[in-house]
Amino acid sequence: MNKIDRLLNSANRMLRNCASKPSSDWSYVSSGLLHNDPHVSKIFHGIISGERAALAKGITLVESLNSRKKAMGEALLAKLIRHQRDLEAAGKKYTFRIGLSGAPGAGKSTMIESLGMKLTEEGHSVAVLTVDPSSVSTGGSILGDKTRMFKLSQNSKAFIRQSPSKCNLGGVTRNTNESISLCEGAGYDVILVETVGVGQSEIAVSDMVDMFCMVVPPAAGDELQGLKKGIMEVADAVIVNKADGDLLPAARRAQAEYTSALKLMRKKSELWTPQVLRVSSMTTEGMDKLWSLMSSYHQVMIDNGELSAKRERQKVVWMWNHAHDQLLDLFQSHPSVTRQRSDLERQVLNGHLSPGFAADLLLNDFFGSQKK
Ligand SMILES: Nc1nc2c(ncn2[C@@H]2O[C@H](COP(=O)(O)OP(=O)(O)OP(=O)(O)O)[C@@H](O)[C@H]2O)c(=O)[nH]1
Ligand SMILES: [Mg+2]
Repeated sequence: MNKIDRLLNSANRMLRNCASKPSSDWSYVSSGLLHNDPHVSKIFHGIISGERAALAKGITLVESLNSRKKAMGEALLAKLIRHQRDLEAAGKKYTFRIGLSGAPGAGKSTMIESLGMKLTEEGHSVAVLTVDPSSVSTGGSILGDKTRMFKLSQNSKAFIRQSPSKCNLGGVTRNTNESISLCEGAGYDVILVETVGVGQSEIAVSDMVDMFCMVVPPAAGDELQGLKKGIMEVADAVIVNKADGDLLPAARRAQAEYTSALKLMRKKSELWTPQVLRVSSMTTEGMDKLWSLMSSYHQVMIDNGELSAKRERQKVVWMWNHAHDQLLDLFQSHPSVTRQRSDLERQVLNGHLSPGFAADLLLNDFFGSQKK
């Protein structure tokens, strides 16, 4: 038995041992990829000829928790990635993946509506994917997105897909990462990813896009103090939105303050200095400047070979993100962990055990049970 077979057997054994089924099942890996499955081929051909229904079906497959459907989704993804690579080798221009992140209500969806409409008028085709962990519990923003991107959702050159609301954060981001590839296979050349500002999801999204933008409302100086520095450090641009009407003076102030704050931060890249822009998504003022900034970033990164290098690095990050998510699922749903969980949490809370020692106990039992 080779190393991979041994690993798969052990993974499948672990899955069988789980009392409650984890959120994903990777027994599909051992069944091999279904490259020649007629259903996969049909969806593949539908997607590359631009059929929206086929794209929606493809995304549903990669989002599926059913192992056979997931296998089909992975096979489809592999075909599309190969197809895209061949096109790029034959001279097709790189797509542009842009992340727009910010606090709830900062105006991300309205900005995507405005920017997306402008881009489709200029001949681009635009896919919008939303990652919204807050909607898992509230469901609120999803409703907002549908109404806020109304024109774009009616536009034949745009495709909008919301994250499934029942996934954990890892699931949502993994699906989003894979959905980006599916949208590119379908010929969309600008992919906009909207994410609500909860640190973890923002960092995950910054690892799947070419350019990461922070969308902020006009905020007073003291609010600025509370900003998560870590997020600003990964931003390639800060966009102060709602620079209109009564909010215009506050937007000007915010722009100046973000500009000085950015100057104090370590530079992320030698090739690019993050910029702060002021726009109004409502009146569309500043959208031309925003797109011209984004395009110049894209061009600089392509010309220096940094775009392809970044995408290569991101693939490795995602391999480990996937492994991390799956292992955590497996661990947390294992009987030895679920049995001891509340007791150990209580002992950590009342100071009888240190967090590290409690974690060691759980890990010890988990790995001990795998050896039996
Ligand atoms: N004045 C003004 N209001 C805006 C602008 N952009 C968005 N808004 C308003 O801000 C509110 C929130 O806008 P959304 O686009 O839903 O914000 P969001 O960041 O997508 O929100 P979530 O998805 O809930 O995180 C809405 O009432 C918009 O009408 C703008 O440029 N100017
Ligand atoms: Mg939104």
